[in-house]
Amino acid sequence: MSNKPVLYYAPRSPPCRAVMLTAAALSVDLDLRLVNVKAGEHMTPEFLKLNPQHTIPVLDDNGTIVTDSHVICSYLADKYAGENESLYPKDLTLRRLVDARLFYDCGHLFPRLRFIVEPIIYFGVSEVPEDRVTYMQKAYDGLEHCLATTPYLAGSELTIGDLCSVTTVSTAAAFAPIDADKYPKLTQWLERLQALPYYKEANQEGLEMLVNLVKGLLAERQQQNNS
Ligand SMILES: N[C@@H](CCC(=O)N[C@@H](CS)C(=O)NCC(=O)O)C(=O)O
Repeated sequence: MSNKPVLYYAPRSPPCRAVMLTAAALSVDLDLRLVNVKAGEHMTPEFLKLNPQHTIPVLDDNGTIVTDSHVICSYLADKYAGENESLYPKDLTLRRLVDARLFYDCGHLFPRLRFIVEPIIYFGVSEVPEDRVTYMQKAYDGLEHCLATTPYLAGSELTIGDLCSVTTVSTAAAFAPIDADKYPKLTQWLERLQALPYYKEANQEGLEMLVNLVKGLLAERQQQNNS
């Protein structure tokens, strides 16, 4: 008997939320297991056996262990999309564009966001340096160009490239605002993604948890510094 795929995750984490969006888009039911990174649960010997790189999310699909959100999303789409392959097209000409969007999130968008929020959560930092905000905003430019002639990042259809990027961008926007005059296409794209029926549960709720945590810590520390 096959069980639901298990997802080791935390709702605050943008990469985990990307997997939750993808699973919702595919109507795949996940068995969600919380991992508390702040408490070091990702460094236990059991977890390191699952993912020696000690990151969440990790998927255990009946013994097939998949790590990295982008790989998990492509795995889920390949395995569970059935006839509807638009989320991660099998056609190589279409797929290479989706892969480029996934790598842009992995290599550019998410690292810039983590350099904003992680020093505050884990290292007691009390401000977001202006250059990190500017650096994040510079990465919006690449997305604006991707959206020049199409509603989604890899063309006319929603793909996992959008779902992985939106969790990062929607979170980053709370710290590095998106100027709608400068990035009109990106602004419309974000609204388009926010209208997905599963967006609120799979992304918005965890996003608010992360933003409230970081803003709360910033306010607390700034108050301490002023007293
Ligand atoms: N490229 C990875 C990044 C995952 C990642 O860095 N997750 C963070 C939580 S948001 C984490 O597990 N951090 C703990 C660590 O790096 O040790 C992915 O997309 O899954």
